[in-house]
Amino acid sequence: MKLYYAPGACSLGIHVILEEIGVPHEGQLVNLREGMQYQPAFKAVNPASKVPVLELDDGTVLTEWIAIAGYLAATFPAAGLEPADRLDWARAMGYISYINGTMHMQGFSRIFRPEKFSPNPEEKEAVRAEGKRIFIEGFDLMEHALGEREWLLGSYSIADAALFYVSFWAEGRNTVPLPPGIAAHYARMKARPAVLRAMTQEGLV
Ligand SMILES: N[C@@H](CCC(=O)N[C@@H](CS)C(=O)NCC(=O)O)C(=O)O
Repeated sequence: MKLYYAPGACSLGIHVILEEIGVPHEGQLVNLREGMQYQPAFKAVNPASKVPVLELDDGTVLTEWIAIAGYLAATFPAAGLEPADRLDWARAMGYISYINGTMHMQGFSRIFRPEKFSPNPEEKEAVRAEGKRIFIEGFDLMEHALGEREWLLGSYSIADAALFYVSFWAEGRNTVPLPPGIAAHYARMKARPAVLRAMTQEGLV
């Protein structure tokens, strides 16, 4: 398999999942700062100009975080990364959808790329502030969802990999403070050998 990624981008969560599963994979760096995602070579792979992209060994291309994570968890059940119980599975999908669709796309994207939400430079700080509000609210909701558990669903799953990448953006990118339960979750994640491998391979530690 080949993972198209950018160091520390949301593709980091998929990288973690690949390392947890232990399936052979190679990384294909997409330099977002240099705009490689808009070059014809990458647009031929993902016309949406986004990472992560997972290319399977037969050339099949998968896009979108939630789809890729769901595919990997279902294809490699021995790794135990998706809840066996249907209701827990639906809860996992709910958390992942919220993390990806709201915290990432509505919150962090406003902080990091305010110009995508308003072309008016005078509104830049207001857009960033709204992004921070959404991002912080998301962590508060996740703190409540986690409760006293170690992992979001009780046992480790792809939902924890999703929470990890936004936690990395909060702490590693110094954007918002993590509530105590999420900070402890982030520390538990970083202590996992698979997470350390993914971070090391991306030059983040
Ligand atoms: N909905 C997509 C969003 C992916 C996404 O926003 N990726 C970012 C990196 S975290 C990206 O590739 N951005 C490049 C750009 O927008 O120019 C997914 O879940 O896979």
